[in-house]
Amino acid sequence: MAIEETLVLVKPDGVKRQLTGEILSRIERKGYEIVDIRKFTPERELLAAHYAEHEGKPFYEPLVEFMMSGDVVAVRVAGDRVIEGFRSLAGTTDPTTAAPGTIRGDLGRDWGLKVQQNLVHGSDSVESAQRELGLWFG
Ligand code: DAT
Ligand code: MG
Repeated sequence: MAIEETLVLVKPDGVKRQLTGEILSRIERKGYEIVDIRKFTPERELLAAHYAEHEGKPFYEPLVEFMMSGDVVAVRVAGDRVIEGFRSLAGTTDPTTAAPGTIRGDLGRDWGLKVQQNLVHGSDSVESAQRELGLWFG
């Protein structure tokens, strides 16, 4: 057993499309625990820290603008190997090619949406999870 915690974000597209419950349900059905949850519209400073690794990339500014466009649901999720497990539940980054059965593959494409509008974020390593949970839950 390797009990971990990860940061899951339901992005503004997921919140606006009222998919928060569907996404949380998939997390719980997998056996993971929702430890803490907050809903708010993040400010640029938080997003700049969260997405620091992507600064300078062409999609960085549109990504930050999109994430500031409405409420996000931030979730602290615990479970055995949950970091890798949630990434598997979420599917690959681009919803068009994400596998069926995943959050992004099943739900993540709607007319006119861009790649950054892919419903969820999940931390990608133990170090990222610690850093990101500190940012979003302090
Ligand atoms: P992931 O969210 O799968 O961990 P990432 O960390 O590489 O993906 O990128 C962070 C977010 O940035 C991603 O969820 C959507 C957006 N993004 C990544 N690559 C992109 C691209 N080529 N074009 C537009 N948006 C992109
Ligand atoms: Mg990432």
